[in-house]
Amino acid sequence: MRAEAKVSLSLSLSLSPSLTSQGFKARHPATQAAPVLPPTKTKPKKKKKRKKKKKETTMTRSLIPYFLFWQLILLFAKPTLTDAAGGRWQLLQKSIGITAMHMQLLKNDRVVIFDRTDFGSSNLSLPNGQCRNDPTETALKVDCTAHSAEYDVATNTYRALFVQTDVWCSSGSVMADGRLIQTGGFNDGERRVRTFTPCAACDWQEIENGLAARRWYATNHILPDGRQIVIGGRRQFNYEFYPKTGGPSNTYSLPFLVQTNDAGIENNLYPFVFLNVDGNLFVFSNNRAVLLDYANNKILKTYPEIPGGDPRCYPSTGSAVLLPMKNLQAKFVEAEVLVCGGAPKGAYTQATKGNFVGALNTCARIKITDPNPQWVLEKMPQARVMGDMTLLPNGNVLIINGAGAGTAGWEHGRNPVLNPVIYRPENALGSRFELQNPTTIPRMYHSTAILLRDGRVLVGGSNPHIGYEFTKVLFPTELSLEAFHPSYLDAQFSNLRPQIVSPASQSNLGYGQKLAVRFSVTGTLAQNLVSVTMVAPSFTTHSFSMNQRLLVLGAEKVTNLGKSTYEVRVTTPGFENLAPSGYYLLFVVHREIPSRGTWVKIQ
Ligand SMILES: [Cu+2]
Repeated sequence: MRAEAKVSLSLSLSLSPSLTSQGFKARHPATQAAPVLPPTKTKPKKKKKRKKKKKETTMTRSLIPYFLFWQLILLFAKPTLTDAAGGRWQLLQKSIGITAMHMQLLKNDRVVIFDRTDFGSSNLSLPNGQCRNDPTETALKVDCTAHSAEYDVATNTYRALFVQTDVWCSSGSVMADGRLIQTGGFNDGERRVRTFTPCAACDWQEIENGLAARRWYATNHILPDGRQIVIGGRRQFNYEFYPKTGGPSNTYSLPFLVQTNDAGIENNLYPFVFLNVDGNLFVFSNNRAVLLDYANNKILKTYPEIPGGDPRCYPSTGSAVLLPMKNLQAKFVEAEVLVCGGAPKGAYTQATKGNFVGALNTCARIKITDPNPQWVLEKMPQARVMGDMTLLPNGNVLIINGAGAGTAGWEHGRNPVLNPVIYRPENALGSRFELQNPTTIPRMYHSTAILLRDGRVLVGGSNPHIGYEFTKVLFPTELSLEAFHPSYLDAQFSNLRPQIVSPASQSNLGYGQKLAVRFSVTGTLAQNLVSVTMVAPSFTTHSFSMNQRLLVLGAEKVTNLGKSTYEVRVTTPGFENLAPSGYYLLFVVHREIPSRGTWVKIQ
């Protein structure tokens, strides 16, 4: 029996039936997908069928009914807004021509999206008959299609972007000036640095040998001094900075990435990196974490292993967030990290043999600023691997996308988890998870989710294949974009929803500055339930949102200015360790219902 069972006793957790009854056997792909979907008439019949099929282990037999099932679902699904309690789904684009493997929202409300140049042709042409002529490319030497696009949220339109080298499984982060700095990739792209400036007609600029080392599956984070750190990547047990620091090699050894490298499997890629309040970095890899003083290349603290010891990083991909940081004026600000999902030990090796082990159904939470930090396990309503965790403006965490079995990697995932879950960090242990309404589109390996300024969550991607595959596969390549509307966007709350009057968009804020935020609410305002939050938009790929950060500025005083207009006074974060300089989305939240965000720059 797995070690997790022991832990579950002390925390009154129980293993899901799927794990205990089926263990390491393959599961029918539809077992997870079906029970949550709207067409109820066909449900009972399907359930019976499914029970019988549970014993089937060959993929060939299970593929056909699975396909029919999805065809039916897609037929009945309206390509518009579907209304129900617990969030709604909206199909924004059936196809943007590429798959949203990496996404970043920029300060002009446009989202930079890209996948990889070695997929072969995409379904989006480069503009003006342009072609990429690259003799080192592994797929197409001459390629007239785009592998990056810019999505304009306001108009729901997109345009092709021209990326010159392979950006496959890369990383990035937005700098203080609002430019996206993207690093690494594969083949000719492995040492590239690419910059993208937010403007109406801007395109990628590339810097050859911008990186000191090859970076593939690395993690980036913005630093308090304005630089960016790039950590790890395949066969890279070190970190570096952008811009480069100089010195002999420009790379700094990080043995922790060797120690957490499972031979032949890895589980140490795309480490979960967060900037702690003391300016050091919390670096989580595999099943444990360290506190890294990157400036002096020193490990300051070793955190305990997550109970059970199961891996949470690529390819046993879970996800993680730095929970909302609050009481920012306190002498000691606390910081907590939440890691959710992943795959049990051995799951990757099993997946390569066609056995799809049930994913982990636990989250682990730790106060990283605690002198004696301990993980606390919590059970999710569903097991999930390759999920995304997105901080919502009201401080809740959306857990979305992913699979119920298998791991990351080509063809290694099964049982799409179609229901998102909202995690309420402020609720008591045992009452934090809230199941949301399902999508109809599986979002497996290489899918993404990011917060938009209007509070929706943009969802895209999913391509578990080595190329674009639209037919005769379990999970076709997804070129679509959807939006998940958390229930705070429901029309019934419109009279409670704040609307920000000031500060104006793109306003500059200082550190530790007194700020009066003006807003209007048409209904009755509960003055004690008003709060201001600030969110740093993330670079999201492979189930991890780099640089994602939410600061609760709270509310020092709320004043009624008349005519349904109010003023809430707050103090901005005191220093760069709490909020590195750059663009944030500022929200007024009233009774958990956020306003639309307004872009502010803290500097
Ligand atoms: Cu990948």
